[in-house]
Amino acid sequence: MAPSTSPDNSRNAQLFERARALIPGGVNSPVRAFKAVGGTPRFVQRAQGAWFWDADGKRYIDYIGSWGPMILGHGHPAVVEAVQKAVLDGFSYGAPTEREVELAEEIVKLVPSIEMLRLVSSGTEATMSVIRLARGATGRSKIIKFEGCYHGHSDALLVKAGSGLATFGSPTSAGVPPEVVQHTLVLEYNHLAQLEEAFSVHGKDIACLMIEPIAGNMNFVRASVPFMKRCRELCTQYGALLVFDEVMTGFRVALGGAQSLYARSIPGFKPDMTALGKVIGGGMPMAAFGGTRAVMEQLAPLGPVYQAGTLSGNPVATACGLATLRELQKPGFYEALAKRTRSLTSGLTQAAAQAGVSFCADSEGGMFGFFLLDKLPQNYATVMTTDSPAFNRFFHAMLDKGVYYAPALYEAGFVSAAHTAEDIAATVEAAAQFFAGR
Ligand code: KE4
Repeated sequence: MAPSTSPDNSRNAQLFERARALIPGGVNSPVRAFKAVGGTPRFVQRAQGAWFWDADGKRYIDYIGSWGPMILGHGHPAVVEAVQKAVLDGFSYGAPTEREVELAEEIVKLVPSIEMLRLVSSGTEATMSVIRLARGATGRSKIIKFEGCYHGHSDALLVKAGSGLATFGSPTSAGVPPEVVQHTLVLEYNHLAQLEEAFSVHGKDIACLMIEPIAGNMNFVRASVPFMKRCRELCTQYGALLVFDEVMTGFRVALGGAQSLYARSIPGFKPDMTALGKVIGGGMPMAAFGGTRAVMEQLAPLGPVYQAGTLSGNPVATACGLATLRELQKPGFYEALAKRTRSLTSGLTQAAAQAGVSFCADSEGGMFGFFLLDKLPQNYATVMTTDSPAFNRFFHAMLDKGVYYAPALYEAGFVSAAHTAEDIAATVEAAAQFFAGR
C-alpha cells in the first residue's frame, strides 16, 4: 500500500518538518529522505541488536544496519566497551596512534591483496583517493566504471553512461563540469563485448577499472566469474589497475571480502587495489584504501600523490572498527550469518511463490537483495525494469508491520549476527500477509 494520505502528525513527521527547515531535504544523505518510496522517514531514537525504535517509539527489524556497518547488530557489548574505553583516552589527536597500526595489521592479515593501506573517514574519500593514486601511479588519466555501481560522490565518479559502446560519460550531478568526467568511461556491468572494446580502443590510456564486485548499489547484482576474469586479464595486459570497491562487500560478504570469493573460482585472483569502509569502522566514520606496496608508496609523504585527512585513523573509530573485526573472526561467524541471511531470502521467495508474485532474491554472507522480477538481473537497466509503485507498496506495507528495508529498490539489504530466527520468521510472515493480500 502507498503511504497514507491522511495528515501525519507523528513525531517523525514533526521532526521531518523541523529538519527540512534547516537541512536540505531534511536529511544528511539523500537516500534517507524516502524520496524514491514516498512517505515520512523514520527518525531513529535508539537501536539495539537487530532492532531500532523510531521517534514514536515504534520498533522495527532493521535490514539496513547503517547501510552495512552494523554487521554485529547495534550496541554489541564488546564494541560498546572498546569505544567507551577509547573516549576516556581522548577523542582525536591528529597524530599517529598504535591502534591505527593494529587496525592496518588486522586488515592486511585478512585481505592478502593489500600489502599497505591508508585509513580515511568515508568510502567516498577512499575511492576518490584510489582514483588519484591510480592516475598518479600509472601516469594515465582514463578510468572505467560501470553503470549502476556507486562509489561515493567524488566528481570523477558521478557519471552516467554515454550513448553507445565505449563512450565517455556525462555528469549525473549538477556542479560537475563535463571536462571532469571526460576521462571516465561508463560500461554496462557484465557486458563482455563493451569491456573488450573499451580496452582495445583505450587500453593504453586507462589508469584503472573500478568495480563493485557484488553491486549493492543496484540492489544485489553479481559480476559473473567470466566477466571478472576478463577484467583481471585485460587490466594486466594493458597495465591498468583493477580496483575493487569493497566499501560495502568488504567483511560483509565474507571475511576476505568479495575478492576472496572470486579467488575460489579464479586461481590466484587478486585486485591491484581495494577500497574498504562501513564494517571496518563498526558504525563510526572509518574507511580505507590499500593495495601493492609499489603503488601505495606513491602516496605523500613518500611519493608525489597527495592525500590527507584531519580525522583519518581517528582513535575512537579505530577502537570501534578493531573490536568489530575481532568479533567477525570468531569461528563459525560467517557460516551462521550466511545461513540466517539465506533463511530470509528463501522464506521471502517461498512466500511470494505461494502468492504467485514475481520475486527473486540472492545473498552472500550478511548481504542480500530481492527483486519483484522473475529472474535475477545482470545489469542496472534490468534492475530498473522493476515495477517501482509495486516495490513502494511492499516497502510501506513492511514498514507498517515493523520491518525496515532500504527505501529504494536499487539498494541492498543487510542481516546482522543479532537477527534471530524469530526476527526472520516475523519478517517472512509480514511479507506473506502482504503477498496474499497483495
Ligand atoms: P560513503 O562516502 O557513503 O561512506 O561511501 C560511499 C560508497 C562507496 N562505495 C560503495 C560500494 C558504497 O556502497 C558507498 C556508499 N553506500 C551507500 C549505500 N548505497 C551509503 C548510503 C548513503 O549514501 O547514505
